[in-house]
Amino acid sequence: MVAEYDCWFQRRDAGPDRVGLDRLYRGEESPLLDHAALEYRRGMEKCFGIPVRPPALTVEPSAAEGGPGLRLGTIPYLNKTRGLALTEQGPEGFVIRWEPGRPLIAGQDGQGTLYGVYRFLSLLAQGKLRPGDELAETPAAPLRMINHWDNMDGSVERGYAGLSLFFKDGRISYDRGRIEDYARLLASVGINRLSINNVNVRGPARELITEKHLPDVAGLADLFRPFGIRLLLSVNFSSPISVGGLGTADPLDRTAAAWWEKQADLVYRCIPDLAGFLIKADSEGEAGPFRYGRSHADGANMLAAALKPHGGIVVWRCFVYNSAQDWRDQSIDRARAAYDHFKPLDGSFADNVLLQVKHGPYDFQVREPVSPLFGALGKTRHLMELQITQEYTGHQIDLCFLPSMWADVMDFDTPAGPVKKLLGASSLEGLAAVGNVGLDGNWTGHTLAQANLYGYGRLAWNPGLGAEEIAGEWAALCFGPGDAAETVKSLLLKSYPAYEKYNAPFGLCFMVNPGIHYGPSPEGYEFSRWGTYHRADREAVGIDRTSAGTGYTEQYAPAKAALFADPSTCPENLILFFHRLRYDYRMKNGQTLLQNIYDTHFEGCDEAEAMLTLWTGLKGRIGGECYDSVLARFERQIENARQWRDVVNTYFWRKTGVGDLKGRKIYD
Ligand code: GCW
Repeated sequence: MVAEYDCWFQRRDAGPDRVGLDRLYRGEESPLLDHAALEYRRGMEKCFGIPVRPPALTVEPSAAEGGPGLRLGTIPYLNKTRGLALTEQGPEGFVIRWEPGRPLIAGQDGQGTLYGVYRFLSLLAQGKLRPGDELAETPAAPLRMINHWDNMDGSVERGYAGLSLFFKDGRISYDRGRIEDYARLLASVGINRLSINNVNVRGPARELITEKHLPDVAGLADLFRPFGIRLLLSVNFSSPISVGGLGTADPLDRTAAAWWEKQADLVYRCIPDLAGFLIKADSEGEAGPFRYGRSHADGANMLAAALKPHGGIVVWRCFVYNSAQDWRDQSIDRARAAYDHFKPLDGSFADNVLLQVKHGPYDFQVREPVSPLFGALGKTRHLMELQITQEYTGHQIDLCFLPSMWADVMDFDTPAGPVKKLLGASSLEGLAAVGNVGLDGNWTGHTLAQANLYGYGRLAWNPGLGAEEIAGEWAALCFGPGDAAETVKSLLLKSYPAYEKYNAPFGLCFMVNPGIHYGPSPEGYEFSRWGTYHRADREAVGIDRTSAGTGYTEQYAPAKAALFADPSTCPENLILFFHRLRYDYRMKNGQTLLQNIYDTHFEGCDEAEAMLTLWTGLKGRIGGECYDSVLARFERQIENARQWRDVVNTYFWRKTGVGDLKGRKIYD
């Protein structure tokens, strides 16, 4: 019986043999170790019904303490005091060694010990850990962040799971227990940074860095700290004017810089371990250095100077493009924007600035190429931004398991190697992702969308994990043991391909309803200012982004540029992102482009219907609450999939006057 609120900490009917697990010995005293011990005890009781006796404050052997029990401590401490010769790990890493009756969880540091505890519990719950086992892990990259787009009125921009966990009526307001449960979910998959407010910093949110709200932010930081999670605040570039009452926010103006310094001093007096500021500047109407004729390096470095004495970082987003474009003007290509703006600045940012680059050149579409900035920012610390909240991928109404998409991103080859190898081993220092939770009882609206939060954390920890592995873990934790978990795993794995098929075809993007971004509207963005056009006419569709067109392909290293520039080598799932093709263009399967568009839309919809059938097979086996809530989502998904299928197919039928070879119903 699945308890939706508990996510991947479900109560199991049968637990492990409790010998060695129900008694805890621990090493040195530190807040994180205290917490690791607490989390171990809580997890054993909650998931396996095994009460654990409070820890003895030592792991030194003695007559009383030499018996069965789990040892918890840091590697350096245990090696020194017990001569254990445990292999040192990287920061936040851990070793698990299970000598029968005497399991050991040893972190490289306190945080690593906490992560080791969660991993121990998770593996135990999946039935993957037994006496005799030994393993060691270190996270690939140091920064593993979630960005909330929460507003202070309690709404969540692009949120599909209820109101904000943090804000209400213009102030910080939360349920303590809920925050602790959220912190546990995040820490258990390795998340260590959290920005709490929307990058569009409007109204009262600008005052989060003032006396008015800082004590409340500090209270929230106190709740996340034991879980090893440090907060960031999103700030607005023009705050020196709107909050400080100055006449300018020019980054090269001393009064503006001094205002930020004063504000940073204040912020760090209240929250000494705040991780830093996150900022969206010169983007979609937000102010930025361009307003003063300055560069993004000028802007970021000014903030960086203010945070530097406090050890804080500036996370500076690269989502900078012309959002007031004239659709008539074919000389601008939004896809080029991030690279055009930021590549020339590589090497000119302060050492506590990290650029945050969206994974694709557009905006979290169901299929985009990986941004050419990855592998090209050799001299600038940076992060890759993903989106867990399903803005363009079905609003947590449609099932869409995003690790399938992200695994493709991780495998993408940059000139410096695949993204997954760059993470943590280059100036790409981690991942950030827009969160997908809210106050809904099941956290994510669609219960199965919890898998996206889980999967993001796992991937940020180990970018080499495949979608299948992640889906299997999550399904086992939430629906296992037994074959219900297998069904859920297969549903997750079917979901992204199905969604992609009934959405915009072959990398075309933005056929979505404007504003809301759910449901089809093939020309919704065609004549707007947002720069996302496909320019379909009666003969062809797509944008030529080769050197003969907008030149976007040239932003990639030569081999990749050549691959994308030639329709015969360009991956077909992106072919309309890079090329303008006639509808009678022959795809690799020998059929025309148009026929492929029809086929994928019929197939995607059929696959969505098949997912519902699979789900109904679980009736009576997983608990009514979860069954019903997910069933209701699948029913809505099918409506959406049908709408996508019919609108997109009719759109192209009307453009071309060429019907479906297989004679299926396409509406006039
Ligand atoms: O995709 C767009 C979203 C906006 C968002 C923006 C961004 C926070 O539609 O809602 O604003 O991206 O990433 O800044």
